[in-house]
Amino acid sequence: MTRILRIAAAQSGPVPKNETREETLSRLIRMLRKAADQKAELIVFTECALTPFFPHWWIEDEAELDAYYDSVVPGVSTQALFEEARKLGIGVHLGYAELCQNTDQKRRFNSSVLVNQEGETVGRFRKVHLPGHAEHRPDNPFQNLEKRYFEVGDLGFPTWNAFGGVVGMCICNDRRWSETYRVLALGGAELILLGYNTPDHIPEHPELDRLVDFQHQLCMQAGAYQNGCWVVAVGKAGLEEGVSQIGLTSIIAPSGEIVAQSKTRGDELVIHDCDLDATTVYKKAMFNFEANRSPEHYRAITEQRGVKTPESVQ
Ligand code: CDV
Repeated sequence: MTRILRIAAAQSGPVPKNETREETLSRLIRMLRKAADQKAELIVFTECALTPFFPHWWIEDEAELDAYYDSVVPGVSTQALFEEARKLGIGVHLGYAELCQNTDQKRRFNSSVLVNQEGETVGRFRKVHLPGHAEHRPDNPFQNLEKRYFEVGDLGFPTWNAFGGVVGMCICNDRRWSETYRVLALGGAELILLGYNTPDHIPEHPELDRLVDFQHQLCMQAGAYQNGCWVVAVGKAGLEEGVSQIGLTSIIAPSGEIVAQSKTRGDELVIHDCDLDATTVYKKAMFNFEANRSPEHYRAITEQRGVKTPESVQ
């Protein structure tokens, strides 16, 4: 029996500040229905899919900031989406800004949730690698305030048995770190889902502008190949409140090849039949962890670590 999973990567175009929550949710539901029409079994939405990417702005008013967060997902604010998905029998990955509120404490995370085709929550993830800065940089054309608006995720990189395979999640900047993929793959991940908001310009490093698209793909293609995983990466694209974000929503095979990619910078579905058994040749042969990650291998690596002086070279 083959394990083919039809996945719809649902890229979001820009979400303007004055778009209501209902309007944004309707856009997601429109893509959900199209994905179901095309017999997708899982739809993957982006990072903070319910709102504009507010870390691009300096916000001092706490009530204004809180309005960008959700406490319970699936919950009242997203009920229409998850209800429709359950009726259509399609699983959902959704990124959102999470507010955990106790009586005396607020905690904020950049989170994602995975819900199965029966409408049950499979698992949650909180972003670990938060880019940017915590202080206001008024001279920049836009801010990158994830270090101010979110805490480092405290759930690790778990994996779950779901959709006929082993699934893990990460969020945006996590995709640039090799340990993200390796820890997920050590947990058995065959499919890694992620959303991103990636500007095509980092104010502090204009010299990297020409490499933004290339490096976006490079890290995920390497991560997929070196860990024998499918990677489904879904962007928020286009010009959002003056910030231009890349598209390039991508489905990447365990071979490291990009097998499907968005062509626009608006709302767009990218659909592919992902064969979860295509992971086997990589996990069992080239990247067989058991055969190549023994204590002996790691002794050989760690004992020889460090910068050598000329005398120490034999
Ligand atoms: N949302 C992100 O994590 N964005 C970063 C940008 C700021 C570099 C990214 O890694 O794409």
